[in-house]
Amino acid sequence: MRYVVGHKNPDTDSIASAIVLAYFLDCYPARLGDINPETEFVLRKFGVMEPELITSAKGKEIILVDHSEKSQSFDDLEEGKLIAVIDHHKVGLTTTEPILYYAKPVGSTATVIAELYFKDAIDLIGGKKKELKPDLAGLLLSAIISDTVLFKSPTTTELDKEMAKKLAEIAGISNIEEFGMEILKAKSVVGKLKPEEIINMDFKNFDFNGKKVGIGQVEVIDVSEVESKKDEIYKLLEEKLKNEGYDLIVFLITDIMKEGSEALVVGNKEMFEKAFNVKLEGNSVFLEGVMSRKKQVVPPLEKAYNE
Ligand SMILES: [Mn+2]
Repeated sequence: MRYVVGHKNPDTDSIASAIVLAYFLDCYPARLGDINPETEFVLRKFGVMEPELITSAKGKEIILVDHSEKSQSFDDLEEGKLIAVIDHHKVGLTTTEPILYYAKPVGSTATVIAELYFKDAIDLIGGKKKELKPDLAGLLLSAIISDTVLFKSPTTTELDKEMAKKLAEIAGISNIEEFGMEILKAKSVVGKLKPEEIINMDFKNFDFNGKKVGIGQVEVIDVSEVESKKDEIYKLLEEKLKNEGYDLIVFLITDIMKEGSEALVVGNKEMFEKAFNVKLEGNSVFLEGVMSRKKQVVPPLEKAYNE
């Protein structure tokens, strides 16, 4: 059996890309974890079922979307047969056999898939030429909006905006801004979540020069939603660091309106300060203009670890 699957702690891009790519490749979409409230909202809005939860790659053919880091994938990835990666992140794995690898430095994996579709090139990645239905176009549009934080993130490219427009037409969404705010607000149910749920909503593991580093992120329109939970979040991060062998954990509370992130830092604080050339005020610091983990947080940290 062949599965298309995104990363652990799946976000809307991972889920939407898996569903749409599986449709074109005639195989099964899957997920490696629980659906977050934003994705739940999007799936309900377009009437699409959530993909099957799978936990092992054993005996399966695997197509990865939206990541290529081993630490973000199946624990037993090597037990399966990896046949392709479709992504928009840095290359994070090596393989022993040739695979199909297609990635582009754009705002979302959904953008990559949409471009292939609109250029009538989906067959280049092994897909069948089929029509993109309104519900699936809506999923891809939502994924672009989510990953680019409604085109505010510095990861946003012209291609993201262009694809969003075309997808909105098919999906029958006349006002992208308005629809985008709806999605971002759905993400903002964080106010109702428990601290551990907030931490796990979007948490990714990295291996920097042999050290385990965790970077979590929560995006809010209204910071007061998490303000009262910050102390508890910090305590849980300290426990996580100890229990799961991290060298460093950074948790970003991204303020969409202020266009910056407060970073809560646990563990190797010197490394964090070196990477960002900042001084922590206690356990945290506000990073002006920092909204993208991928583009603005991972690269300086990785660089600092490698120096
Ligand atoms: Mn993505």
